[in-house]
Amino acid sequence: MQLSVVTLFPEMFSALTDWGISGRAIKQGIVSLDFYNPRDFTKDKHRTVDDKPFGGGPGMLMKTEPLIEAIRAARRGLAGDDQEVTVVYLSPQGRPVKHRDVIDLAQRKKMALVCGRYQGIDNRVIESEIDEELSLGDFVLSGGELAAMALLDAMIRFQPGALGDEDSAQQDSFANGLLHCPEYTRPQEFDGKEVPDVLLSGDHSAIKTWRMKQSLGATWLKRPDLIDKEQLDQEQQDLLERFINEYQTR
Ligand code: 9WO
Repeated sequence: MQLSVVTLFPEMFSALTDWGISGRAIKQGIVSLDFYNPRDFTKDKHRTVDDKPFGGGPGMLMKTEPLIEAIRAARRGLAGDDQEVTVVYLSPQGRPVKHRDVIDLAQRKKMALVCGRYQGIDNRVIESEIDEELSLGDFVLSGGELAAMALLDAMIRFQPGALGDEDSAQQDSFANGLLHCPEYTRPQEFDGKEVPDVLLSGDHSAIKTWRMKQSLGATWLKRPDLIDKEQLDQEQQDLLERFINEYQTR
């Protein structure tokens, strides 16, 4: 996958390029990550990248011409063969990103992420240059970079070969639409609390059933909005019913 980022702060992305799974995927050439800094597309002596909003008020917007030039350069840099380029803008006004969206976005071959700063960007830039405006949640950051990095990390994990164990992205939380079950590691007793017996039993079938039940239960308790009874098979419905009964008679 070829990725480009339009940002005034490309150095921030060293968190992705220098560390962990994303760093390894870039080093291995599984993904490429290029940067386009609007400041490099300014023409004035002071290399101005902000501008005043029409209508007045405090705060600034990103200056339009350098931003447009940087976005178009990112598009050109990605273009070539006939694979489509998707240009994404991260903002609190965007469509909320779900697990499904990450999978869909991760399938695209070429993507540019536009990071806003200040109070954002001219609406006509959104209309003319942005294919998808996306949000990671109902909060405001100081800029789009941290949101772009989070989305990039999530997409890179789905690139073939990015994870050591090919299956682990599939086994992640949300892969089956449910929250992950509770997990335990050593020591077997910690703070007077024991690891659930079944996990020490060696009975793989019982462990699998326990994990599914806990997964259903955790989702029911913490994210009831994710539970769609129609989507559960008969065994899952029975396991959830048992979890709820045990929870309510505890
Ligand atoms: C800044 C500001 C300052 C004073 C008064 C109002 C203000 N609004 C903003 C603002 O919304 N700035 C945004 C910063 C502009 C677009 C990039 N920024 C951003 C992206 N903040 N939060 C996100 C974001 C992106 C994706 N998911 C969650 C949040």
